[in-house]
Amino acid sequence: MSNANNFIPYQRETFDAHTMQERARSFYTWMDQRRTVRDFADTPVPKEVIEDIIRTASTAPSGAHKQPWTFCAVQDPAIKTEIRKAAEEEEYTSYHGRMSERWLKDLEPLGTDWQKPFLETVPWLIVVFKKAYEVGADGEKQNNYYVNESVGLACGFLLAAIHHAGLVALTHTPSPMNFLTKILDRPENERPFLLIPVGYPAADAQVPDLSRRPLEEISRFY
Ligand code: IYR
Repeated sequence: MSNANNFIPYQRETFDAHTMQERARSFYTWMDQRRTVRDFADTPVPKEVIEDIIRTASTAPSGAHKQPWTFCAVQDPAIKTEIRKAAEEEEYTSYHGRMSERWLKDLEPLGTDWQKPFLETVPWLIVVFKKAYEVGADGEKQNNYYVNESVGLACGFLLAAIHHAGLVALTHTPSPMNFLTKILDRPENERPFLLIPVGYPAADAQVPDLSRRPLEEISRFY
């Protein structure tokens, strides 16, 4: 970890206004093509790609630069099966009583249900854990700062990196998620945050015909 007392010059490329406009537009156009996908191909994805995607996620800012995250990348079919079983058990209970009628209705356009076959189909599951606190050398707990914000940002970077690589992902939130702590044998200071299957889309993958709110609706300029 860097020593905060050491400062180095901030060197970066700058762009003229025109180039900047072009870059901003083309990045937006690219990112606007990202879609959450629920049907994956079983085509393998090289481990090195997943490693670089995780490296990109870890470039996100975090409270006091504590980097309060662990990314567990699961390729082992036996572990994927275990995760699917446990997730489906929780999801079954959620879809049959734990979620409100209104919630179920809101999800209808997405076509989700308690069954999660993709948890076994995909080449990789990335399970993101947030580190609520660090354990010092003396065994003392030191709370991290803005943990949800930090890990949320890292997940955003992760999704952008996945899209940039031409792969697709699903931000999956089985609830409750404690089974992931057990299956992946994570320590007490780590809590599951998101479960993100990553791979190629199935050849016949379909996505809901959604549109995004226009700029006028999501922004105010002062
Ligand atoms: N966790 C469930 C339900 C679900 C909830 C929301 I909010 C979604 O946007 C999608 C699904 C599931 O993963 O099916």
